[in-house]
Amino acid sequence: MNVISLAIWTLEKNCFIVYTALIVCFIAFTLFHKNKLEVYYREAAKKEKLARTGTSGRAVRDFPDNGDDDPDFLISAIPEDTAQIPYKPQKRSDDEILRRSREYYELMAERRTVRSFSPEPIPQEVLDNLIKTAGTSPSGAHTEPWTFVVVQDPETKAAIRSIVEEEEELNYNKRMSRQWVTDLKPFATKPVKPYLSDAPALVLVFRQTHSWRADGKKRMHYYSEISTAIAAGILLAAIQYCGLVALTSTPLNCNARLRDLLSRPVNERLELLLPVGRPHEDTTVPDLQRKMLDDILVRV
Ligand code: IYR
Repeated sequence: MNVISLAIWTLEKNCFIVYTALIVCFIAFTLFHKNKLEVYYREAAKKEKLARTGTSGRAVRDFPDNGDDDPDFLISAIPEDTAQIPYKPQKRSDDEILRRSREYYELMAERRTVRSFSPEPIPQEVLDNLIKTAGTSPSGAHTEPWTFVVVQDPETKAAIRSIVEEEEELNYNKRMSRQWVTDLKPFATKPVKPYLSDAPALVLVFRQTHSWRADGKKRMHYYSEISTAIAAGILLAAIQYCGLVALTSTPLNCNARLRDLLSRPVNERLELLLPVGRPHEDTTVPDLQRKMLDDILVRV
């Protein structure tokens, strides 16, 4: 009797035990995999539901809710029942609007960035009015996400200059691309910045990324970048209107050091540093042309 015949003979002899064992194995195998399959399908369904609805059971948002908030008990940052009041600015005729648009264009077309300043001081009220004007800017959900630090103190100006010059030395030599440095050649910019001590006032424009409500809750600042940029634009227009000049500078890598120097909180980011004053009598500006209307305007 060979091995195969012996095996068949043994199986036949014990066929009841063998079939029972096979059936038990089959049932165990099916049950085990049924459980695993159920777990798999349950997880997949959970994942799909999460993707659709989020943890709170509400639709997932591009700007997610704060997980700590109860969505049914949210209180708006400014009172929800803020009254609507009549708004009746002075009515002007078409002629007057046309004249004013021309005059304002002429005025703004004269604006130039200057890099050398007369140290003549600016009356305090002028500076206050300039900042008040910048503060009229529109902002996302009226969050007013800006802080303007006006520095007139000579020692603080010197400290600012020292920080900016130190960083600019690195910027020009190590951080900025050589193409960037080359593109700046017509503007004769350099790491040394006498205007930071010469200009009678330095206006540092900080953007608040967020703030806090009276109840201690974090207040979201929507569109803080564009809101602060608009405020800066209005500030530059006001500087031009009152007959002063500014240098629109964006000191690279100076944010943390200047913020600390001026004791500003970490939710504020330095966006612009504007020396403001009267131009030095020997000031020159590059002879630049602005784009023509047809190059910047698309009429639809
Ligand atoms: N922040 C540097 C470099 C600089 C960059 C640009 I873009 C300018 O338009 C001008 C300067 C500086 O102030 O020298």
